[in-house]
Amino acid sequence: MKIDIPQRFLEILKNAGSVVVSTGAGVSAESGVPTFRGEDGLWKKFRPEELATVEAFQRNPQLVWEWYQYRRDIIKKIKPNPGHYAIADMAKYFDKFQLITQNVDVLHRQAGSTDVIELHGNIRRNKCIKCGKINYDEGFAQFPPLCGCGGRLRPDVVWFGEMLPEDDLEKAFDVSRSCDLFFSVGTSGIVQPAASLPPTARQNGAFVVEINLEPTELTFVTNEHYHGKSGEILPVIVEKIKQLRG
Ligand code: BJW
Repeated sequence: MKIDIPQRFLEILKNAGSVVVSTGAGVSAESGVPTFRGEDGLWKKFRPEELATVEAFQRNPQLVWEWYQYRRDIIKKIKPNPGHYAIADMAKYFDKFQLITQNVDVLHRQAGSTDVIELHGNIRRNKCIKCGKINYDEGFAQFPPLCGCGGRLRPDVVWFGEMLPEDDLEKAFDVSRSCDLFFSVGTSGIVQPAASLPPTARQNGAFVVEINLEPTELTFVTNEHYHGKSGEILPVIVEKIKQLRG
């Protein structure tokens, strides 16, 4: 695949000291993970208020757990795609590099990314709503599952109306404020506070690049946007980085 990389972007790729990549569901779409919005998105078939809020879990933990078990089963069978591998590779070429993801699917780690801020949690993790203990159990003795302390276990993800992990969120904003180059990849840019990271980077002087199938809420804050599949565009950009900095 060929993409046009204008002179200004080439200079930034060559000279940037600090880079942030922020990803959403689109980066995993080519691996077979459904996105949330759009024609084939999860929210077309399922109602977020019945599945992705604390109130929904309190009302019907069985239903919420069934939905997460269904998605865990999908995620267990799939593999990272060239977009995930390109991001893991990109990290090697910059003094400072931070990957931030809204995805809960752990595909970035599977692709070799080591320092990943998971803003919306991790679908493989369970958290007790009573004692807060974390575990990675899969085969539960009872369903919906309980912790050893008797409290209910829940998937350790961030639902609507919940706060994001405080330290991770603070770090995400810090690195976005101080980076030279910021990539926003495969996110509709609708969900806050993650959607505020690209404008924060731009306001603080970073060169902001969007990679998405289509224009988004964030396109207007970008310096450069590429409309296409992240699994095709990211490897081309990383190849260019290798030529310039390798
Ligand atoms: C490709 C591609 C390919 C496809 N290549 N691209 C300010 C104003 C209004 C509301 C709020 C606000 N601040 C907070 C809120 C409330 C709320 C919110 O933002 N609501 C909006 C919907 C309006 N936010 C919250 O509640 C957050 N908490 C919070 O802010 O606490 C404080 C607070 C609370 C209440 C009020 C005020 C303050 C928590 C948000 C938690 C989000 N949780 C979910 C579920 C996680 C668990 C799970 O997985 O089950 O997170 S919802 C869902 O959306 C998931 C995602 O991480 C998140 C973002 O979606 P993403 O990644 O952008 O996916 P899509 O599907 O939207 O887009 C995919 C994109 O990929 C598309 O653009 C495609 O084109 C593209 N694509 N294939 C490249 N191959």
